[in-house]
Amino acid sequence: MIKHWKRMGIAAGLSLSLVAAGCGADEEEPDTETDDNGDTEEEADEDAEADDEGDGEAAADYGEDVAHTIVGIDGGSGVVQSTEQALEDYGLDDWNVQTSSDAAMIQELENAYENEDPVFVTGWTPHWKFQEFDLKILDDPELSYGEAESIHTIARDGLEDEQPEAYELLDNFEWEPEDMEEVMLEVQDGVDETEAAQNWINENEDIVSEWTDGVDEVDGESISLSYVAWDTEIASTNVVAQVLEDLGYEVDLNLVEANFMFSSVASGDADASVAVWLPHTHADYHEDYEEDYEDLGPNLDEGAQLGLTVPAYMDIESIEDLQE
Ligand code: PBE
Repeated sequence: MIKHWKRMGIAAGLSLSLVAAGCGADEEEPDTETDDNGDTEEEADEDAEADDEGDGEAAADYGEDVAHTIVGIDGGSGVVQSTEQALEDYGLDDWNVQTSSDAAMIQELENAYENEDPVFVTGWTPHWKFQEFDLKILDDPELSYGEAESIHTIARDGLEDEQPEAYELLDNFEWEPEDMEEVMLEVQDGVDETEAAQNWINENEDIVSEWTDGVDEVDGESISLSYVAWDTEIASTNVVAQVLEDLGYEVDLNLVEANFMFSSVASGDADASVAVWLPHTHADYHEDYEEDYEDLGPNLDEGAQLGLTVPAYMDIESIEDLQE
């Protein structure tokens, strides 16, 4: 049985109960009909918007509409730190980032989305929100959010010698953004995290057998994985936990705040984490602790990205547009 312990902060399952707005990206249909001016419908919409607001005014209006507030997640997350950096880099002095949690941020996004209200959130991919909502990541010419990210696995010093089977499995664990999204979407649809992980494993035996190839089974040894209640990491951590269970481990899932994810593996209180985003997102934490744990390299290679995220119906393309 997977044990959950040290539940710090918000409940991981909170986002499960959310019902996604029924107007996802896949419902958008290409418009090819033209109106009296010979514009396509889309161009006509743009004309109408330009008439309403005048060029360049929309972004400034959005600032007032949202009280110059970006809806963030936990303050320890890299994406909130990057957003604070963006406010500095783009000189957006009157803006601020409101911290909450992944689940609470999604709720605010959903509320705004239902009414087609403007909203700014701290986004990242892979994430099911891009499948459920039609969203865009704003251009970031200053690279406040970094470029393509990879997600790494870290292990405590000594794991390789003391628990070589688990170490090997962790070292072999590697998948694609689409895999992670599959698990995330199922969890979002209300399937229990453990079950969603097991479903993915059942459907991807070929991938899993590459991870477990040559790894011996054990008899009830304990192993603990640290993670944060971000939807991405709930997905990956549960999948790895299930595979370890199938190898005979008793897995403790150690749900913590961001800094403890690093310090617990560095101190040896936890055995590993599969949730380290590099080179940008967790650069500071990694720099502080990397001497005291082992970086096993990417488990998701370059398929990840952070960014200031808005619904596609908003008339804004770049963070620069927020400069008044
Ligand atoms: N995230 C998900 C994390 C890393 C994984 C993007 C929210 C963060 O910003 O720290």
